[in-house]
Amino acid sequence: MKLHKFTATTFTQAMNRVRKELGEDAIIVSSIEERGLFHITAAIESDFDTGRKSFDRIYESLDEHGLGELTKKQIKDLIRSLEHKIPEPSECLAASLDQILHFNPFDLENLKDGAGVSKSCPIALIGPPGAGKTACIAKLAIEATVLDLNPIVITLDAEKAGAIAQLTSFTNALAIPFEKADTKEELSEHITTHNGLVLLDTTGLNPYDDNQIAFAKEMLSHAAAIIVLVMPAGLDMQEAQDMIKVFKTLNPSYLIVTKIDMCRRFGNVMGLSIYSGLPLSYFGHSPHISSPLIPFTPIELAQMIQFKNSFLVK
Ligand SMILES: Nc1nc2c(ncn2[C@@H]2O[C@H](COP(=O)(O)OP(=O)(O)O)[C@@H](O)[C@H]2O)c(=O)[nH]1
Ligand SMILES: [Mg+2]
Repeated sequence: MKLHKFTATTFTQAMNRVRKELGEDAIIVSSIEERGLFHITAAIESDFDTGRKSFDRIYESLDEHGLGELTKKQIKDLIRSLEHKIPEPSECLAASLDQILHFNPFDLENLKDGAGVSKSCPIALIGPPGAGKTACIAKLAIEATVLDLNPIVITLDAEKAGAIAQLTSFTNALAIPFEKADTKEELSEHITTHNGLVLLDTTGLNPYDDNQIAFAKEMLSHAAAIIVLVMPAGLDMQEAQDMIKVFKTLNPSYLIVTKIDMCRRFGNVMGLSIYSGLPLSYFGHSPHISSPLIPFTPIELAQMIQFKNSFLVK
C-alpha cells in the first residue's frame, strides 16, 4: 500500500489536491493541522487492494512449504503484528523471519567460533556424504583466493574413491596448495607450516557410525577448527533432526545449506536451522564451483518462500 501526503494552507485546499491527484475514491488515512498547515495522508482503493492481495498471497504461500504448524503460526502472527509498520509484503515477511531464525554469513577474513572468539582459521566442513562439502570447499577456496587469503585445502577424505581426484583437479586449476592428512600429526604439520587460510574437507560422515564420528571429533578438535555443518535442502525433517543431533556433538558454529536449486519448499531449510540452533550462513544453488555460495539473509529466504526459487532461474 502506497501512502500519498498532501499539504496546503487550508483543509479544503489540501482536500482539493487529494481529489485532483488521487480521484474521488481516495481514502483519507489521516489529517492533521500543524502550525497553520493542513497535512492529509491518503491512499487509493487500488493501492489497498494490491497491498492486501500481496499479503494474502504471502499467507497462502506459507502454507505451501511444509512448515511445522507452530512455526507457521509464529510467522503469520509476526507478519500480522508488523503489517502496519512494514507495508511492503516481502520486507514484512523478511522482518518476521529475522525474528524467528538466526542469519550469520561468516566473514572469511574475520571468523568467529560459536563462543564469539575471533580466530584466524582453519575452517572445517562436516556433514553427511553427498551434502556438497567438497563443492563448498572449492567455492570457499575461490573466494579466499579473490580475498588474497592464501588458502590451502587439506582433506581428511583420503579414502573416498574420487575425492582426491575431485580436489586435485580444482586446486591445480586454481594453483591452490592441496594436502591430505590421515593422522593428527600429518594434519598438525600441514596446518602449522601453511601461512594462510586453512580449508579442511572431511569424509562424509554416517552419523550412526560411532567410529567415524569419534575419528572426526578427534581430528577436528586437534585442528582447533571452526566447524561448519553442511546439509542439503529437501531432506526428510525427522531424518535430518536425528542427523543434526549427532553432528551437534562435533560443535559446529555455522550452517551452510546446499542444493537450494533442487528444492521448491523451504520449511525443511528453516527446520535445519531451528533444530540445529545454528545460524543460516550461506546457501549453495549450483553444482558448478564457479557459482559462489550466497550469503543467507532474511530477504533471500523471503524470496525463496514467495517465489519458490523462480528468482534463481534468471
Ligand atoms: N544441484 C546442486 N548440486 C550440488 C550442489 N552442491 C553440490 N552439488 C553436487 O552434489 C554432489 C555431491 O557433492 P560433493 O561436494 O562431492 O559432496 P560431499 O560428499 O559432501 O563432499 C556433486 O555431484 C556436486 O556437484 C548444489 O548446491 N546444487
Ligand atoms: Mg567430499
